[in-house]
Amino acid sequence: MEKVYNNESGAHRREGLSYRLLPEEIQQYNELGYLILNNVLTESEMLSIDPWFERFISGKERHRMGKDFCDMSQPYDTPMEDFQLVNAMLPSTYCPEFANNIFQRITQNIADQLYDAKSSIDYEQFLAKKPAKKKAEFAMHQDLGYWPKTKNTWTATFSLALNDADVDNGCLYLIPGSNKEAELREHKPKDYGNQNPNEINRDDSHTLVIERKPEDQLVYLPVTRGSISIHDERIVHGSGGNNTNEWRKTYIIAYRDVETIREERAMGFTHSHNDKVDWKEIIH
Ligand SMILES: O=C(O)CCC(=O)C(=O)O
Repeated sequence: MEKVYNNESGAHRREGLSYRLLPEEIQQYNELGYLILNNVLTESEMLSIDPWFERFISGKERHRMGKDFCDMSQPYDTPMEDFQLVNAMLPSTYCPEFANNIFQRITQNIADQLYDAKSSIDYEQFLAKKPAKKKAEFAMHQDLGYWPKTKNTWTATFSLALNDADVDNGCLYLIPGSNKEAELREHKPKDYGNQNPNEINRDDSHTLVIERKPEDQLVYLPVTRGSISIHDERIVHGSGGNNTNEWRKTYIIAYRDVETIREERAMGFTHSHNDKVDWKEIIH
């Protein structure tokens, strides 16, 4: 059975740059691997994020981004006008003026409540599903399946809704508790159906996919503009296509232990799709 989740959090939890988590929320995150926090950013704070998002998603920065401007539901060689699930990696790296923005500052405070460790932003990403793109699906995966092996794996990934997201426009879905599975599931490069299965590789498309198991029970996470979802590195998740006439827009930031980030960088891994790494060699 598929369900929809929501909770009682709200703007009353904000004080300056802090958003107070309740002990039961921290417990839910630890046990089930995810959490929703409502109304984390005010409308005026959201208005300070919007123009940056539009600048990247419209492709204005694409000439210097290489594979960091791509479609996460299609191969890299897809022409921009045919994009469905538009992905712009590392916006603050390309535009350092965007760094230290309000979403970054508040999520650091929340990450510090979730993990008793020194953490920092590992990467950021803007994602947008174009209207009426039924195939703008983010294939089901565990984030760790995309990343190199490190001593410590913990990650808190925050997704800020820039507009209301629901089942119809392709909000996030996940399998609560799948973060506790003993083994990471097998991840394979996405098969677009027109390639030799032995030749599918990460130079053609960044996207990885895991098989859905019959017992998997998806929970959908609808969120309103200014609200966020948080998920950990092992939870099985993805998102569906956009069946509406509106965009779905998301700003993602992932926090990891500063030592883990140092380890990744020493391998040449920055979460840029342009990283010159041997994907088969370093990835889980
Ligand atoms: O928001 C989405 O559609 C998917 C995002 C995702 O998979 C992630 O942040 O790991």
